[in-house]
Amino acid sequence: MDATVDTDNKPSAGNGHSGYDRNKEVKAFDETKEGVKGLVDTGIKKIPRIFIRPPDEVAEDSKFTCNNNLHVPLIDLGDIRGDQHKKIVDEVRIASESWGFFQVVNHGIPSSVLEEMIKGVREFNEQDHEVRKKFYTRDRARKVRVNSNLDLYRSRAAGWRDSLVISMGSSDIEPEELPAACRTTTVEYIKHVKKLGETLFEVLSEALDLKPDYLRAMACSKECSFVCHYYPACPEPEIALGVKKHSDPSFLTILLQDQIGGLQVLHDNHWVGVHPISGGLVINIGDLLQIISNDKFKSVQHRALVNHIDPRISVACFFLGEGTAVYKPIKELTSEENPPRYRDVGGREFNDKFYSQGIDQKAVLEHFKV
Ligand SMILES: O=C(O)CCC(=O)C(=O)O
Repeated sequence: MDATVDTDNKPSAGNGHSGYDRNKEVKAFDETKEGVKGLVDTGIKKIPRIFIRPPDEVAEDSKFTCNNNLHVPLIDLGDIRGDQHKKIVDEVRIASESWGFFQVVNHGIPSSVLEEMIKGVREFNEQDHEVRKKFYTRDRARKVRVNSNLDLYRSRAAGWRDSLVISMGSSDIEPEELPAACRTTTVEYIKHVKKLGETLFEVLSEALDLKPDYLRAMACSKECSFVCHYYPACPEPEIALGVKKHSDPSFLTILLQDQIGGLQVLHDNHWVGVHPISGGLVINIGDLLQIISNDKFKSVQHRALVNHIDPRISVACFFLGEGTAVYKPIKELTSEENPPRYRDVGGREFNDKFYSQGIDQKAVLEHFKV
């Protein structure tokens, strides 16, 4: 199989519910190239069984209760270059150690840019299927592509969502490569988010007691992917998920979400909702930052619920580091009492491992533990 083509039809261990040929149904769904949105537009009242969560997974998740009294930390970045700098660094440190997640406001990206980005993703997904279909592929060599569930052929239950993926690598994307419906807004959004990413890597370096340019010098912000998710309204939201519990295979993720809600973070064995804040962005630590910080910062599992009323839109920017680089726990963060907990890992190696398994399976970073 071409390593960049994501259509490995081998069923994963335990894949499927007894009594039906799951792979056949998955393939038929994939071959429509219309994704979940295409299904919803046919007016279905029951969701196809490839989306139904297996009972053991539901039972496992029900060990964690929802807690509406807990809140993901909120950090105001407004004075990041001013008197509040140290306070902000401290807040980022505490949030990254204890939650792995925080929301930011006054981050410098105009609200109009955020709103236009959401609108562009909506328009792209709600236009004529034939336009969207042209981008539908599992060929990871295609920089701009649409598909439903990156792990469709390996997961036990498909997520109720479609995604437009923009793999930037370390170079800029040519505007003509982007879909017309969200071209201008995406170019603008990418520019702002990359800049915010640089700022956050500076703050995170300081939060690790390192020089401000430490993480940037390690190329943590070099390559990135923008993934624009569209979660259609679901006729049976209680038996499906938008995306299963997982952690991100990135250094850092910046997530824009609309006002619908559905993202939940697993914190102290509770599912905690990440409530949308107008003009805010969600930031989370990824697996690679957990590795190089030698477990000081946490890459935390999260998932997205769906609802039966409204579609939901989110845009994740994953900062992936550099494919050719080798990462390991930062020397300054290890000692005799705190030896490295991970072996060397190549950026590409990590990414390939992530793609080779279902996102709901064993956390990728576990494979690299010493
Ligand atoms: O849509 C969301 O809120 C979460 C997206 C997410 O977890 C992901 O893209 O990895």
